[in-house]
Amino acid sequence: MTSIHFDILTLFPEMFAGVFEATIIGRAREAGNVEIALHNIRDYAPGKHRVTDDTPYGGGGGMIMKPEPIFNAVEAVLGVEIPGEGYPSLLEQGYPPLILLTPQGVLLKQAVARQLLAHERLVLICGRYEGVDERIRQYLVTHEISIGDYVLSGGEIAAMVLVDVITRLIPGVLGNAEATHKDSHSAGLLEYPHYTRPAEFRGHGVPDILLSGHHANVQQWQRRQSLRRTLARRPDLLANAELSEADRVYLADLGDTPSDLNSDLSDS
Ligand code: 6GU
Repeated sequence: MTSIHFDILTLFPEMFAGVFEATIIGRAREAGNVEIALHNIRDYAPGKHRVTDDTPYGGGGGMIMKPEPIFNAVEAVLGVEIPGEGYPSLLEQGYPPLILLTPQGVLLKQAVARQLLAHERLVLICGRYEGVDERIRQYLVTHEISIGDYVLSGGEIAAMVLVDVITRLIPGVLGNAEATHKDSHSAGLLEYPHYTRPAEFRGHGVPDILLSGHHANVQQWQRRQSLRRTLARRPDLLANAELSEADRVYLADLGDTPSDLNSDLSDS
């Protein structure tokens, strides 16, 4: 059985409880497909006051996370001494990746998550927005990941996103129905529209073809809806999507489809 162990270093371990107990992640933990250990960085800060941040050299305001508590926490959690040249060299010796969650990192995409799935252990370090001492980047972390082009107050929510995305990829975590659904639609296209009962709701119906019981026609309709939606909303995805010759012909016939989303949001 494939399983991944996550160590999460954070100043706010209490933020994770609900997310990691519920639904797919909770189930995956119970089944032993994932282990998640939360570590409070403050526990590794020296001194009576356990100070974890300080003002920046050179001024400029905001508080910066100090290097010592984070280096100490990694050493304790992994049971390793970080050599003079820094941790990154230990990656080649089989030590787990140390991933800093930061808006300066590589954008998280499905392909990034698939690559990380190759490791049986991952250490996630949650930065606070104002930043971490640069020596953490230079001599400790091996990867930096961002979850999108917007500003979060800290890396915690991003770490939850990363754990969720990776956990869903572990073989056996998703049930059969969920996995089949994923296979047929994660080929780089947006989802087609979904409907469930009732067949008429407040006067609004469901496309006739979905009620026809004609499986091949339904599949063709769904595929075409996915293509249409992707072209309208996320044409950038089509460059990397797995497309058949029939798909390409259909897309070419559609021509330029304007976005069907509220333009005041989608233009920004
Ligand atoms: Cl990983 N951290 C913070 N603070 N903000 C972000 C982010 C991470 N990804 C996008 N915005």
